[in-house]
Amino acid sequence: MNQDTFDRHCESFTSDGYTILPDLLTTKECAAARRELETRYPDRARGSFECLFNKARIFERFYQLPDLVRLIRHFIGLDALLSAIYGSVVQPGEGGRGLHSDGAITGHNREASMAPADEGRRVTSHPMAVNVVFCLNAFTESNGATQLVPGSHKYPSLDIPDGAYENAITAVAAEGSAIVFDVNTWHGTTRNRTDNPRYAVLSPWRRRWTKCEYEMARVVKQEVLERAGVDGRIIFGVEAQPPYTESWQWDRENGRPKPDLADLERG
Ligand SMILES: O=C(O)CCC(=O)C(=O)O
Repeated sequence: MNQDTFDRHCESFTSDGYTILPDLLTTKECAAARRELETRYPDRARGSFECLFNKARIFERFYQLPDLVRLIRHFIGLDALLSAIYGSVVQPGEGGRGLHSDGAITGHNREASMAPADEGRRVTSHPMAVNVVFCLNAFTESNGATQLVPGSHKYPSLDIPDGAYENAITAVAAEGSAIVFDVNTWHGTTRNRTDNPRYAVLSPWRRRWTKCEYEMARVVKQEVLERAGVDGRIIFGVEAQPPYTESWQWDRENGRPKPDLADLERG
């Protein structure tokens, strides 16, 4: 991506709270990812859609796309952490259940974590986290595409902004695109009025010093981490783990007790 295009995406993200990056995944990659979701769909209540990077090689691509990672790091830091990767399928007749903003469970939009002195204002000065929706098939006006409310990332209250439903825009996007948005941005799925499922992968990212949805450094399989190389150690937060020993006993780089203190390792 050239600098002008990158700048344009940054401007959209800053002013609207989201942007759409086209052509991140090839037709073949989208088909492979869709097949995985199709196979895993019946077992999703038992976790088959969670931590997809551990389950099929195709999902390792999703955090190794240079244009995407560049944009994420521009907004939430060079040491940004992958917070989760999970599947999302909107079946015919599903979707359209409403709008929400993210980060309400482990993030800065968690109502119970609001301090009295916050006076009901969430953090809107800077993006605290980014979410990514990968479009594994084309997102259209009628097939359950994501809708987003432009500018709602700057809305200070945790409540839904006035006129959100009237102002929401459906993210029409080609297969292989990704919708990248500030987690403050109000969004949701639209109703799938077609006869075919809508396939997506959701991939939220967090600032290094906030809590992710999973303890990724402990969840990620060793072989997956190794394949991600040096960058993987940053993305999965291996070095970001706080010690559970005294600091002189802790190997910060590897996120575990020092090798000669292996008896302190937790299973
Ligand atoms: O699947 C979608 O279109 C929206 C995803 C979503 O609502 C979320 O990640 O919070």
